[in-house]
Amino acid sequence: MPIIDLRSDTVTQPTPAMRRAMAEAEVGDDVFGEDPTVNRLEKMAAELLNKEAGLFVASGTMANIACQLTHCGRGDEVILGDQSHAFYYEQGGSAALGGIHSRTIPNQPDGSLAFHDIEAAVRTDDIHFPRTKLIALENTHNRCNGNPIAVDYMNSVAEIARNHGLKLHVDGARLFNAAVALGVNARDLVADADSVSICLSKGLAAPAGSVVCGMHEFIHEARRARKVLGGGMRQAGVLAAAGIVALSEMIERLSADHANARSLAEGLANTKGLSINPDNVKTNIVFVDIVQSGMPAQVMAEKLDQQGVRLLPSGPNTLRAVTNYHITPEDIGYTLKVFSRLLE
Ligand code: TLP
Repeated sequence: MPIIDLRSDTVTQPTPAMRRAMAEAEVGDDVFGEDPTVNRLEKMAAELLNKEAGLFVASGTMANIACQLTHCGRGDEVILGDQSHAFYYEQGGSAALGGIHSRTIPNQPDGSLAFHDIEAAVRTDDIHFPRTKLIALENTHNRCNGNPIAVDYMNSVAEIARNHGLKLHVDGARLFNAAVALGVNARDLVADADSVSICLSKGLAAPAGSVVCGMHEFIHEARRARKVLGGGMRQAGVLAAAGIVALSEMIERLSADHANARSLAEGLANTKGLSINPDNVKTNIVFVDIVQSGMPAQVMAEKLDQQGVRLLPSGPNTLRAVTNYHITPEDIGYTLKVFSRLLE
């Protein structure tokens, strides 16, 4: 039985080109700054995003925490969405490891933060208050249907940050999905961001790693944060080599993942017991409400799994599917068949 794994776009195997590049990678000790392949990847990512420098880190979580530790000191505050990965899924790491206070404001259904909510959350200089230092956005927004957020919006938040003397961080774990979906250059989405993290191991199919990009001075400090987090990885060029392939060969094909996600959403919308608006599916993430089926998400996920289709329960009545490099239009057809067999 074939396994169609839609739990995440992190479940992919490295491509043959990645495996070749990894086997042949020239390496050195990256803590000494001497791994030529890591250096090449960092430079390449920085150029793609039009930033001065890059820093290869182990994961998206490490990227977000290293950036927050670099922008904020103990007791400082970060304004971020209540559905953001950094707030929702990272163990409160910024508080646990950095004493950083999270000020959450509601994510709008499209993943954005309302301007008036951001403005209202910025602290005034008052002895009772923490000091606001940072605004963090996420693009695409994972928990908000993987929605891509437009250039104008990103620029407007950067302007709010600048007006208040704050920094802007963008969790761009799936920034290239956003760029491809919107038909814009990734660099234009983060033109005025002070730090950006991109993940090589989500839609781009590399086995591990993220890159943080920003100004030289910021990256110099973030490198210290990475070291204290245990992220000084020595001959990391074997991983960076796959990252270089990811950035050179795997971005344009994301449109195929988006088309597959859209056709999955359209099929699910026509399946009894399921509720989804396909128009909300603009990238590779599909959330489907299964409450009308009367089956708890965990149970439905197990039943699908028995037929070789894997989705992730993301709430008591919600399943998440994420299309990725291995998923074909035929897999989507089969997945929809399995759903209708189960529900009709
Ligand atoms: N997201 C994972 C899970 O943690 C939910 C997934 O399968 O979607 N930022 C964003 C927007 C993310 O979606 C993720 C991973 C991260 C950061 C963290 O990346 P890793 O897992 O590499 O630490």
